[in-house]
Amino acid sequence: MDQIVEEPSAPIEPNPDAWLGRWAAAAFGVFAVGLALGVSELVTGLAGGDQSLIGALGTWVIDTVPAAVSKWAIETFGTYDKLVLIVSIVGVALVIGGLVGVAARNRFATAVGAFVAFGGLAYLAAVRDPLSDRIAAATAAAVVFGLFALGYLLRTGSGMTEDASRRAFLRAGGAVVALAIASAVTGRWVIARMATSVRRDAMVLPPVDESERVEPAPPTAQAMGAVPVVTPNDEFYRIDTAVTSPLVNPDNWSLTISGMVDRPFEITYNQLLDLPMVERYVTLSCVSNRVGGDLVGNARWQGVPLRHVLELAQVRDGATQLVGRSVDNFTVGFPTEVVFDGRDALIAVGMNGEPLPVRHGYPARLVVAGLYGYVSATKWLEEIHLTTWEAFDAYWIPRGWAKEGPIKTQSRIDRPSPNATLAAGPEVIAGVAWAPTRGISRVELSIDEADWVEAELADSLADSSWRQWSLPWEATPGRHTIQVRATDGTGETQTADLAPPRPDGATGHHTIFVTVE
Ligand SMILES: Nc1nc2c(c(=O)[nH]1)N[C@H]1C(S)=C(S)[C@@H](COP(=O)(O)O)O[C@H]1N2
Ligand SMILES: [Mo]
Repeated sequence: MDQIVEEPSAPIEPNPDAWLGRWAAAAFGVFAVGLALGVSELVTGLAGGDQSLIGALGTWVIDTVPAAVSKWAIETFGTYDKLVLIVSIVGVALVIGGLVGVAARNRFATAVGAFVAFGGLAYLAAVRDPLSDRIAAATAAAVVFGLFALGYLLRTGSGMTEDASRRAFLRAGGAVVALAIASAVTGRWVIARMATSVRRDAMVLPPVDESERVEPAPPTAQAMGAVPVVTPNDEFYRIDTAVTSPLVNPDNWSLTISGMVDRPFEITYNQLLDLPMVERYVTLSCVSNRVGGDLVGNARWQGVPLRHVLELAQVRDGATQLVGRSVDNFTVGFPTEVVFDGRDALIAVGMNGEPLPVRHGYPARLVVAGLYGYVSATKWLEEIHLTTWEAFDAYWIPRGWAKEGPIKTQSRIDRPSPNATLAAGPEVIAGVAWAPTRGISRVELSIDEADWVEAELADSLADSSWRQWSLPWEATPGRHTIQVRATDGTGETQTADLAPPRPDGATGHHTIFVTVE
């Protein structure tokens, strides 16, 4: 059997009377067309195309069918109309593949003619789609790979006993089906990635009103040795449950405001961009950040105040929880009242002057000053749902994290780095401290357990932004312990009590050890 499978030059000698032979050939034709379609997706993606052969055929069908038919389809299938269309196109192609498979048993030239003819027709229909700039390559690849697969399968399956051909059928057919699925899935992913990045790269953020703009971080705020006061986008920590970041095409995206509101509504990306925008520095922290950890960052966010959107929707009395849901169904939930208590709470579209990076929630996310990300900062936002505090627990709550997640006052030593070995002499100790929305009023250091000494604070960008601090230090030979603590804008000093991140955020003083030689 193995010899037969691997024999490349076995002639196609089908037995026209064999029942299995005919059905197997039909299946081979289906598999081959499946591979052809998968390859067309993959080639479109790899060639940087936006619209695949199947998608462009869909456009053609929509443009071609009588208006009454498309009206009927929309009424019947609702939001599934596009899916039904795509499934139908693929279905028709696979059926044609089955017929071609049967016909090709006797003369392979039939298959060549059919693939070229159908490929040509598909090309002519699809090329009218303005997005289909890579259709020629995709169609050619589809025809070539489809024919190769069909030839291979027919050769493998022909001239065998029924038993042998069934095994060959399973093995070779399975391989082609696996390839078809793999290329289609990879292709879809590459195309979506391109669609997202092409639009993101081309986009220009709408200007922010003069009065709502923030100053660029002044150089005086760069305390020596602390991390940059504004975290560059590609250095900003990333935490989410997504295996790969959802790729959202803003042309197909909308934001829904639903639940306990008098005027629920849905807006497109462009409509969101037309709403009044503000710019704010807000420090974001993950509840999982351990003392001294780096799951915290500061950015200049541009977005629409949540308050404005909630006023448009007219939140009902008793809507005590705001739930933010993402396109991949991650949820956060926080008290509705924080939107109205004067803090910065945004539907953000920009991060440090750029459209949101894909990994940080493009095209839109929530940013709420003073709340850990797991209760507030929905990336790839799709729905804002108003409900009661009791009615819903967001993603991390049943997984053992606190329902309320205010950010705790924290401070971190960035320089020297923990366990560093330093030369004796003048040194600078520097870092950041944060207590959004309360601000930082004092940072103190204790070296080798001595009395607390006040560090110098850099300018404050905002009460919701972290603040850099520094302290000159004469480093003497030996081992040293350096400990930091911050006091927030209300005068409250962070606790020394050690607590782990779970359930509601770590506490304790960041303490480092250094050796001076
Ligand atoms: N869609 C989605 N949004 C999300 C999350 C997620 O898993 N999925 N994680 C949250 C958590 S736990 C944090 S700390 C912040 C992190 O935001 P960043 O990755 O932009 O730093 O995103 C929040 N938003
Ligand atoms: Mo988080």
